[in-house]
Amino acid sequence: MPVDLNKIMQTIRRDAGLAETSGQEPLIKIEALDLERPPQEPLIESAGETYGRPISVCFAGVGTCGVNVLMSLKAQNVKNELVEFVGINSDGGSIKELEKNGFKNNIALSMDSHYLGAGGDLAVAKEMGEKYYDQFVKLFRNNNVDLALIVTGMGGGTGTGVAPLVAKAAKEAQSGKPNKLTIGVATMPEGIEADRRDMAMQGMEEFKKYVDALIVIDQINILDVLDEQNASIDDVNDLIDSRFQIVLQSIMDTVTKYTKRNIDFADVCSTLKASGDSIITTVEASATNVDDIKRELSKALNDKLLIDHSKKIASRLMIYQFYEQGYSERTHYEVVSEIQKLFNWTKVGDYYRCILEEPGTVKFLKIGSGSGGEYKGKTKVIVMAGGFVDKPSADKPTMAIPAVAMPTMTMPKVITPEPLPIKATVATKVLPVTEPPPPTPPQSSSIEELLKKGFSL
Ligand SMILES: Nc1nc2c(ncn2[C@@H]2O[C@H](COP(=O)(O)OP(=O)(O)OP(=O)(O)O)[C@@H](O)[C@H]2O)c(=O)[nH]1
Ligand SMILES: [Mg+2]
Repeated sequence: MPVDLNKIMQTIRRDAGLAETSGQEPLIKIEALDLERPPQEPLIESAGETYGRPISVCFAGVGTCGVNVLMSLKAQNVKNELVEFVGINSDGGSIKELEKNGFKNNIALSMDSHYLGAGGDLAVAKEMGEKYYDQFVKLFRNNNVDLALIVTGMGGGTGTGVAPLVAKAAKEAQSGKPNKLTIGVATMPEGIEADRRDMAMQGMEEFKKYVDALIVIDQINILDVLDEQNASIDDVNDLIDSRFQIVLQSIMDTVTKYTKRNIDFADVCSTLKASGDSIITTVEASATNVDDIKRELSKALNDKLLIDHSKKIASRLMIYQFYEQGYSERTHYEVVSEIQKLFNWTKVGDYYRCILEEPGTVKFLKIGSGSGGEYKGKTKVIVMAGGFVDKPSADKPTMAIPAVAMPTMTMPKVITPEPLPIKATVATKVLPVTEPPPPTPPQSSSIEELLKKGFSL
């Protein structure tokens, strides 16, 4: 039965001795509520969506390098309807090129209505960035951007001077709202551009002030990573582009795939919020040879183009593993342990723990996993790490942490498929790793089987 709230208000007024308002407009206009209306469908949080709406991602390429990255992603057909690609540059030619390639939402920067670039002049670039600052804020605010990914090459004028201001604007638009993230991805110049590195470093420091997480791709080691004799300039460009692509793909795979042990955007925020220097990567390998998987993990996480974290502990870690049904729980255990070891966690009993010298650092660990037919015979591992802190010095005793022993369970043997050739997304030099004595996890069994038996990690 519908309820007329205006009638109720009149009754209240009359009973309270207030003047009759009959014939007048009611003081409060309230639409009659229909209490018999069936309850609305609840909003469901599903993969890639925030509550009731899709997640909004803005991938902003700043300066000529940033714009080139956008165009190369387009050429590789990297598209995702959740991602808005935006080019921001002072070089009118590159904006025209973007438009020709179907990028509609660009911001062309100019000091004096000539779109001729900043010519490597940091002061000019900063001035331009300030001039367009409000437009940057609008870009992120009007699109209610949840994840701002700002990519650039440090060392020139525009990227170095403007990218930090774009990041500042993204943070301003996101300020006070939960589950928002700004990630910066920036290259440092190659050795042959050594004279640009000081200015690039200045830009990087400024950029770091505003982004939650910063992924540095340092091109100084490019010749160590490539086949020095045979690599072409195109190979260099492709390699660096692939690094930008891995970051974007790793995040999008994490937030758009829904799995049983799901990892959502809030978990990505918990891993990367105010996390400083960070690593985001994906490794793919054969699912059956654990040593191959470990080798690929070591290559990817010790990638010479990324930050050197050999003397650092990652206090925030997110590991998301995808596999074919029947994947071994023992392999899962070994993969997670290997990653924790590579980020300098301490082995206590059978498991690795994040033990820090200074208390008070925010620690976070999220392990997710899910299966799918597309992972036949292989495993894919997405790793995000941040909040790096120095490893405790060897002479200081570490806190005593009670060891947790791995339960012993007898599980039926799982028949695993033949190994596939390894396909790693990242290939770099392998660093030597000191192995602790092997743990004694349960016999080979699948995650599904363990879950059925009520086992939880
Ligand atoms: N990998 C890669 N690096 C690039 C590319 N273009 C530029 N870079 C790197 O990015 C740095 C900055 O160069 P640009 O992006 O051309 O400079 P800009 O930000 O446009 O600055 P101005 O042209 O001075 O306004 C260079 O020193 C290179 O190290 C590219 O297409 N691929
Ligand atoms: Mg330029």
